[in-house]
Amino acid sequence: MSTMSRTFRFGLVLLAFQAYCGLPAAAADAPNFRDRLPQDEIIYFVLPDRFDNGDPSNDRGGLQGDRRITGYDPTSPAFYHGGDLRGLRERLDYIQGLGATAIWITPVFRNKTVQEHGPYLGSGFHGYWILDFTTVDPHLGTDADFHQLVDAAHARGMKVILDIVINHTADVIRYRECPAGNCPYRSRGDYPGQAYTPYLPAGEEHAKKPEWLNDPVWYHNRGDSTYEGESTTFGDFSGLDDLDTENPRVLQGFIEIYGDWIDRFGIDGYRIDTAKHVNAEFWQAFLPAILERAKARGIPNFHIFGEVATQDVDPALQAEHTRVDRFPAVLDFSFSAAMREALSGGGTRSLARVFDADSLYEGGAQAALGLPTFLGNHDDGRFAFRLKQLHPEYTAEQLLARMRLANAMLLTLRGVPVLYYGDEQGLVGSGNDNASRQDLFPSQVPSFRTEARLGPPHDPDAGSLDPRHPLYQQIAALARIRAAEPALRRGRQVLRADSMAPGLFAVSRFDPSSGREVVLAFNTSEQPVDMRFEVARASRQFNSLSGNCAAAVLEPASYRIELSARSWAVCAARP
Ligand SMILES: [Ca+2]
Ligand SMILES: [Ca+2]
Ligand SMILES: [Ca+2]
Repeated sequence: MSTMSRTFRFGLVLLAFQAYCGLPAAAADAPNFRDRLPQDEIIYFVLPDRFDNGDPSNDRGGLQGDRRITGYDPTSPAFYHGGDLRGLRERLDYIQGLGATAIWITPVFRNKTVQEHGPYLGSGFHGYWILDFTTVDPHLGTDADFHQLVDAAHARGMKVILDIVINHTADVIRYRECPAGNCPYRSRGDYPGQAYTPYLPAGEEHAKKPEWLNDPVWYHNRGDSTYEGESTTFGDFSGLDDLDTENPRVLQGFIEIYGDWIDRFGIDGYRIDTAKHVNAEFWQAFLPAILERAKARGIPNFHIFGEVATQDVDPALQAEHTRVDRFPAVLDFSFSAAMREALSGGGTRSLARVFDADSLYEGGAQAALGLPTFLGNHDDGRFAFRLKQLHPEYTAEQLLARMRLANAMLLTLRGVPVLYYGDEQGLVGSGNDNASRQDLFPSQVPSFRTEARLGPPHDPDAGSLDPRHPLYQQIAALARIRAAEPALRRGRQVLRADSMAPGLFAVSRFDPSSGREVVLAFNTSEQPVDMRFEVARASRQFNSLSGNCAAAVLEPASYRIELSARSWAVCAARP
């Protein structure tokens, strides 16, 4: 089928669907969502198991027995809780109302239900232990449910970005030399040939799909990564079977697998897990093939962003993966690290350094506009938790004020804002990983029910999907400003003020078509600031889009800003 007839048929189906649902006129423009650039999006990042339960009949994934069989235990943070794709679809109003234009969903593929590694016992509720790359995990629903979710999102003009894994599969392969697991890494120097003797435990010989994935010959089989040196790409991630991504068979296999999801569902992008643990040559071939596949499916702006995880401000590391691997974008971990520093009593020099390094990315500062920025995530913990960890003495009110300031920065500074689900409900959490993956539906996990939150008192039996929450309202208001102002989505950014100590951080962004300036100013300190900084000579008068903006420059090219503690202003020059 030609691309054109495929797109045309898709359009007809969409129109019929809209007519059927009686959607408002605005939704009739929905096909335009394909034209939106990555930098126009606001992404809501969600684990479906923890969002809402739309179908209690699938909570155990069709399995029977205790949690070691079904993976279901809604009282434990490490097991399935019952949330699913239908729950997500039925709450698209909530997500769109927040201002999100795209949803990034943790891997939906069928996982190994329960896995053990050392003392850890848990389920694949997070989706990163894939056994069958061709179908939806029955705990989350069916392929039809995923179809319905994508179609419902598209009908609203929203995009769906799927989280995918290539570095490894679930942990099935064992080694004769250490059958219990926790096998130390065996280097290529010490073991130039076979490092370990791999085998498949009885009953798991055909556990993976497609079938070729069951042959240990397509894996590195060198034992656990130490996350240093060659083991970064050749080692098993805590026992997860590390694929031989240097092999052309593996490359072709994954182009087929992930090309097929684009063909079948017409999704809008991929977030690629553990990107730095796969060799560059793999990405150099895989990424263009996937973009080509998307283009052929009528998806010209398919978003791909890789996870190159770091806890430091290290933009050069991130940029390297756009230049060598050719990732169109990578998650901006440096932004996240610099924001933690800036909002926890450090200065804003690191944040300035992050943006100064934008020229290092392939495509330079223009490409950096497409980097997904975020505050916290499902691995490192929520932003509010990280601040609390650094400053246990912060009161709830102080944390809330900082969270609000951080949201204002996330939604206006350069990059594609990623909202970690639940931050809009004031969730803080008590740690990283599973402790940061709380339920938004009424939780049965004791700690999730009782842990401290930001905002008004919370009734654990009421769940956490309340659009009236002050943080939800704040994010929605900021998202409206961003959506209405091209300078905040597509505009180049120029630094105006930063400092080694808490204080004023200011930038200007410029509307790419009109050249109009929008000034962003943030006070990260506990004291008011009253400062002057440079603006464009043509910018004489300003309107406030948010916060306290002086109506005019003091003199040409000099603008004065007065901000109370932890407040911000977004000031647009009048045309
Ligand atoms: Ca369910
Ligand atoms: Ca293994
Ligand atoms: Ca690897």
